[in-house]
Amino acid sequence: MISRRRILAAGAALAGSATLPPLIRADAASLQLDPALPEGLRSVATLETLPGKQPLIKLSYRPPNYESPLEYFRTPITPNDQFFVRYHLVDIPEVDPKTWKLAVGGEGAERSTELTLDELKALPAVEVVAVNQCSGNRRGLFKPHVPGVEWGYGAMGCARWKGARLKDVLDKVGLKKEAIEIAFDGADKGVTDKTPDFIKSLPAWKAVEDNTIIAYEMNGAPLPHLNGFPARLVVAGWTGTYWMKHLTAINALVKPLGGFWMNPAYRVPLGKFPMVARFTSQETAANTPITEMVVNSLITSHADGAGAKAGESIGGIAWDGGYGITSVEISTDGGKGWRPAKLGEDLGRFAFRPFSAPLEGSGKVTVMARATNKIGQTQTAELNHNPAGYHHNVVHSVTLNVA
Ligand SMILES: Nc1nc2c(c(=O)[nH]1)N[C@H]1C(S)=C(S)[C@@H](COP(=O)(O)O)O[C@H]1N2
Ligand SMILES: [Mo]
Repeated sequence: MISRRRILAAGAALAGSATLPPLIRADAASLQLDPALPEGLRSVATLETLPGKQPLIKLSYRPPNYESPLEYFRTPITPNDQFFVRYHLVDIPEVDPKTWKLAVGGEGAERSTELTLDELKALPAVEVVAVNQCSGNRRGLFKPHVPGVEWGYGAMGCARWKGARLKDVLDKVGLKKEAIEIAFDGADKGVTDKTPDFIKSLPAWKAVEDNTIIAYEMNGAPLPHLNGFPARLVVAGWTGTYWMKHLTAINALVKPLGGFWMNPAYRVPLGKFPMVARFTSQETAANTPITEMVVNSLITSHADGAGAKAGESIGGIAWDGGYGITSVEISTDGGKGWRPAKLGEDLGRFAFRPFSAPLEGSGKVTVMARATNKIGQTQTAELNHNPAGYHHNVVHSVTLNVA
């Protein structure tokens, strides 16, 4: 069995077809990394400017894995040029929108068809503001450390996605009663046969939900190349692994999808996390595919160690798997007492929800933030450790020098 770490390492070492132009190194002065990140990462992490992007924190170049610095999360919408980039495979072709076709069919479909981009855009257009967060966001903060891309806080972003409902596309081919999963493939590839192609599936019930869409626009513009141009899946509420970029094929399946990226990758131990959304056709006695995001929040108004004045506003963003954030509380006494923060603009239950509160205290003040969602789920005080480093939602804190 080839391990996930070996695949990532092999991908990084192989010189694939040069699809990315050389990088421009940005000013790294503002690079703020959490002291809890592994020393190795902190010493090599740099801010780099990919084509069409503001500076992002580089985790790896091949495949490209770049996260957003904390200060990009001061607004509930993440601009396209500040949005993180995550790939498993090194060969990321430029897709020509004029010749792009989406193949739809599979054993679980009555018919098969092909859609051009214009045909996709001719379907009723819907919009959803939704957080795209990598399952392994904050993996770099795990203690003990686990293998994988050692993300800090920024493997996530929230955008207004516009596209066609996946359900409307599936209606074109008709789903058979036996269809249990819908599988998705993208245009990117590994450069050797040893790297398994990135193919993912969703349970049929999730595929046909209103907020599962094939997006061709992000924040009012075509998708950036590195975020899936010309079309990607948006699975509102679920972690980024299902959000297939450069979508090329959709197949209705009558049997559960196999393959490395379904199992052993992207699995969490059964019973370890509160999970309402179940992917039962993929569950084993030991584990289950990761599904919906856990409730989380991040303080973004101030960097750890920054100076501040008493009374000024401290805040950030909160999000969950789509139940909706109902409260964020702030503590400045190490978690003994909590007071409510004010919630900001509500862009929908799948979006980042801003929060703010006046800063109290003086001298060295540690501020903690804790979000709760509509079904009563909240963040953990201690890390819920798991082998793949998923679902980190430990309460975030920053220590400020308050004058
Ligand atoms: N084609 C393709 N789609 C993909 C991936 C990939 O490697 N290839 N990675 C997935 C993962 S794990 C995540 S977290 C999101 C990241 O989306 P972004 O790069 O637009 O931020 O894309 C998903 N879609
Ligand atoms: Mo991911």
